[in-house]
Amino acid sequence: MTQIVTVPTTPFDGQAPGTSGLRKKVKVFQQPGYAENFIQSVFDVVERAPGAVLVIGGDGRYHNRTVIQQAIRMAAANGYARVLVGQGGILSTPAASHVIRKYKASGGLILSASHNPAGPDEDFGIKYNIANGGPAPESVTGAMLERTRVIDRWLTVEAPDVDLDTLGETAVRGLTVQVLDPVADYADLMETLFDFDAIRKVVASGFTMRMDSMSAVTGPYAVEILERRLGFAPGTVVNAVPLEDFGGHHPDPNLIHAKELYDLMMSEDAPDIGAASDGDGDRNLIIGRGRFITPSDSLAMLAANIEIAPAYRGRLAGIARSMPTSAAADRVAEALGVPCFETPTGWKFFGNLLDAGKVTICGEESAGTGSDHVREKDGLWAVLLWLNVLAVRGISVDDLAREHWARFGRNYYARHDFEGIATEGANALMDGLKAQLADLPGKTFGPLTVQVADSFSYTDPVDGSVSANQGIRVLFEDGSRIVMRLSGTGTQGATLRLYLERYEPSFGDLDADTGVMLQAQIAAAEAIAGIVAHTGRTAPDVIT
Ligand code: VG1
Ligand code: CO
Repeated sequence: MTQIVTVPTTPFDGQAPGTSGLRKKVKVFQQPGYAENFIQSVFDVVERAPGAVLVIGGDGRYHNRTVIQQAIRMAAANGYARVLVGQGGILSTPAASHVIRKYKASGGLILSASHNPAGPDEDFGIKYNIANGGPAPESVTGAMLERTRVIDRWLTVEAPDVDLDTLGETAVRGLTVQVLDPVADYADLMETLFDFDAIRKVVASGFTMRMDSMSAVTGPYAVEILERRLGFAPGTVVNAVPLEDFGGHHPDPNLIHAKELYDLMMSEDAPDIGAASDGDGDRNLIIGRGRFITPSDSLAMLAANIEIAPAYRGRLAGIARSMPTSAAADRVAEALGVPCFETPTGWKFFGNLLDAGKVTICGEESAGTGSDHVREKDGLWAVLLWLNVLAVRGISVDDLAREHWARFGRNYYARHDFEGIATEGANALMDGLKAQLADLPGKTFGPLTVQVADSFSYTDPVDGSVSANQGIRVLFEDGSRIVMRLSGTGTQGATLRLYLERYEPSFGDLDADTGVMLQAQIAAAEAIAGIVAHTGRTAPDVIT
């Protein structure tokens, strides 16, 4: 009989899962009972049959191994039959999603704070994914939060730590823990989706790339797939070893944090394509020789070409994008005669659409793109789809972008982040916006006249659930828009995100500077929201 140890506890404040799980400073997670309370709250509310299988893995950041050992003992006490854990405690977020689906697990714990920095003084996170492999929907995260508020005990067993570095099975008080190769299943899946032969051929004839794994989780995946299976030269993948502090990098694949890659791609020595991924491997950055591709454009360009890849031939059912993502994908959907869905920020909102077969590809402006192959966004998947398209079409990234804009027009797009601002100021700014919504239509700001202003609310077309308050939208008569919302992934103060977009038709100026093209929208945002007054910042911390 398993000896279950019941540990009395009291609730911690603020264990609400945000956009993508519970994220806090490592120091917060190190408090006795903090992680245990949250994990027990998950186990108490999620659906699972007796003898269920649980997947556990993370992005390898500091504190990963500690929480994995805690979670294994708690899984044993909570009636799970089997835990699948990635070797070394590693599973990229998309790989975890695949493992959950492939081995019919009841769900999984993904330990990551994604693009947030790692280390003893930085961030940690825990996210629960359900049996479809996707992030728990709001009904489930809501139940978890309720549970964290009343929890009075957690269950564990007395058992030594499991050796996470050796493949194979160990028994932990009636639970079987299987340490599996974190890369193999995922790499095999990728081979079933894309035309690896076509990619190998262009690589053999001199096509080059640089992949920056930013010392985070994708290194082993990228080396296996790009260098071993596709034949790119050794060293194509840089920062390829996952480090507990990500080597001090801020693994957010954008022009600020992947600057070295950007500089290389803008130089004489640029390879044919440059790519990067984030802490947990679900985001991607694509830069061609001399050409940066915004994530919103990447979604649209991939959607327009996805049927080139073998697994997607003749089966683009629809496209989904998060609300702040540019409408470039909408134009592709319209041209191809498929529906386009607009969801709130966060991958959990794509799950129902994917499960119902309503969409095949989805994406977010924050550098996440993915498809129905898993239920997470998938950084390397997007890179491989780009490679597949370029290889088959024999075209450069820059030429593909120009061709796309010449057909669909171009959505100039930028996101301005004001990070770590005071929570009161951020809330006052959002409240001020809400109070103005009714009066804004008809008002002019420079050359712009407001047509519609609202707070975005989403009704899930599959289960009818409603998610209100998902960001403020101000749409102007010329078709341009600004969006503002507060981040749900930060761990310090508040972060204001301002999204700016302006459409230029195919006969317009397709090769202009984005900052210049968005000047009127930037000025209107300041006039409407009073960003300087509310945040004390005269300029954004990050522009992507
Ligand atoms: C951010 C992005 C959002 C993304 C989320 C999780 O959320 O804007 O698009 O889904 O991070 O991505 P927020 O609430 O901070 O804007 V990841 O790569 O952290 O799993
Ligand atoms: Co991520």
